[in-house]
Amino acid sequence: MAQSEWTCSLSSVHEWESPDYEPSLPVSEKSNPLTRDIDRASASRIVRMLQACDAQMFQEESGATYQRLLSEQVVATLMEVAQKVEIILKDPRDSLVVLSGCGTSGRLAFLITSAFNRALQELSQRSLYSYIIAGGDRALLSSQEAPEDDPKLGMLSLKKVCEGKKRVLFIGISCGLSAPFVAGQLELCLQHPEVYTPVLVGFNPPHQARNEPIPGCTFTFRSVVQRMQELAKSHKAFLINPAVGPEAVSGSSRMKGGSATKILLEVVLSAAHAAAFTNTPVTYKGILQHMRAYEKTLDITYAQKEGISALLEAAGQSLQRGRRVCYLGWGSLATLGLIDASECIPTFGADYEDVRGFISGGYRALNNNEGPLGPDFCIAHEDFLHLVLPSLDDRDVVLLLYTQSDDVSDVEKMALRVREKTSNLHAVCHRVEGDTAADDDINKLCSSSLKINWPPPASGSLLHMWELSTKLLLNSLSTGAHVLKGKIYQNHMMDVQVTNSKLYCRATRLLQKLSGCPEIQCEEALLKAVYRVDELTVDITSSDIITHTHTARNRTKVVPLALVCLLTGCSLMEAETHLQQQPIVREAVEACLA
Ligand code: S6P
Repeated sequence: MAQSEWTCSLSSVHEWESPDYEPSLPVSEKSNPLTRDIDRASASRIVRMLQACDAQMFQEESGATYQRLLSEQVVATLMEVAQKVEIILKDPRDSLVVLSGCGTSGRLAFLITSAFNRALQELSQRSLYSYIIAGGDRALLSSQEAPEDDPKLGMLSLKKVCEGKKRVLFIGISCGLSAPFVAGQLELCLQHPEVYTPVLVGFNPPHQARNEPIPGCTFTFRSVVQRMQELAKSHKAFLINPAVGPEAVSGSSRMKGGSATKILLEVVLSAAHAAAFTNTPVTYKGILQHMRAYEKTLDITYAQKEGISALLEAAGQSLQRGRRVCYLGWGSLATLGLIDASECIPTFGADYEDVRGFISGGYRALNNNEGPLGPDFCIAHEDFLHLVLPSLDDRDVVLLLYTQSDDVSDVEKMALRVREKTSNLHAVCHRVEGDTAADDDINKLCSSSLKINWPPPASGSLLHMWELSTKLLLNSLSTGAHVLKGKIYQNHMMDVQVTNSKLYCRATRLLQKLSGCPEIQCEEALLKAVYRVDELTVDITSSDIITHTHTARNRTKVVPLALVCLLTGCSLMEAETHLQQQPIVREAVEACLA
């Protein structure tokens, strides 16, 4: 790297921490200075940018403003929560540990509870962990953004899961400290301290928690956080909220937010299990060492920069041609494929078919609460073979995701079937250093294979590291491919779906930033695009955000349309024609700005 580029990147690494940098926005919504021009970057530069963004997760505290992942206070709180879990593990009668969240946060709640219930099962202990995801299990595989706004639904679902329990450790995850669904659940915990101990995981400082009124409630997310801060002094509530820096695509908390959630909660639960079952007490040093092992996972993963760039390039080409990317996975890596694919819909306005995940063993392997979710959610490899494979050709990318512990002969069988239709077959395989897995035949069938060799970790489980590595890789791949498709403007997702209040506010802000028009005018333009009218009626202006976001569910290109109208003063119909002529949103916007 040239000296000037290095100096510049060093300063932009910390730029977001300055109090003057986008001061009205919480960290989770700020735009990352490192990715300002990600929309013009090549595949390999995109990967380098994502690596630099991810590395921000582990940066040390540099001032009083933000706690970081490795800050003393954060590690101390992790210890305390681990000890709470340890107590429950040692005497699990009438007790439960619940992890809950919306969107990605709920999906990670599912992934983590599944892994630790499996660990209990292996020790012949009964399950102790439950997950809640706003919108139910369909939200594991698809975008269900509206329930995020419903605090009552959050409370009800928590009550239901905890029926008959006398002691509940509730871990609410909201990366932006913003989801009303989670605020409602924390409120319920605060109302019933005799049963519930609340823990909040998120990535903003408390004063940046969302403070907008929640319809029908007397509390806001921030007021709940403030009460928790008070209780935290007497160790009756816990806040785990280090800053991990702005996301590479602004607000896309599925990326660092999701990764950091996985790291923090796995560290806590692993420490608790070790304390309860192998007599290894929870220590500061142990927690820190475990976190460092995750940091190493980032290094090991991004050491494969070239391979990741090649994958990203291939996936980008497929999407640009209107073709598809399919992840075929085994074990929990497949779950990460399902999760990554489902997130492309709300994040990039992608079609359900654009990026899809499939898991060996289908719902039996996924082992979700509600079991099979019907014909709209076909996830087994057999479904792939029947429904997808026949229409594939060389323009479609298929990516195999497996580890040395999976059934390699089954992987090979799938590879052979896929090769009958497309040569655009790739593989990612995790294995322990020195292992000589018999997968040479698979390599021969693939146009690229990423073999990641892992030294035994200093701390923690190798599978957890493989999962994080796969998450980083897939997030890079799907984000990068959509960037190459022209879905991102600077580092903002232009075509954001306006399906809940957080996204509605984000969309209005984005219009302000790009058009320079006042907020009120931007919100009007947004509403016109949502309702597809050139003049707003009283009916529309007197409706609440819930009605607006409900209407927006069936709309596409809402923000791009509103922006074209704002910039050119044209009618909606003219804006629609303009966008039809220039379907690459980034280029359409640039043409208007020019
Ligand atoms: C973000 C993802 C969203 C969020 C969800 C919850 O990339 O698309 O679905 O996970 O909005 O956000 P939070 O801040 O409450 O964790």
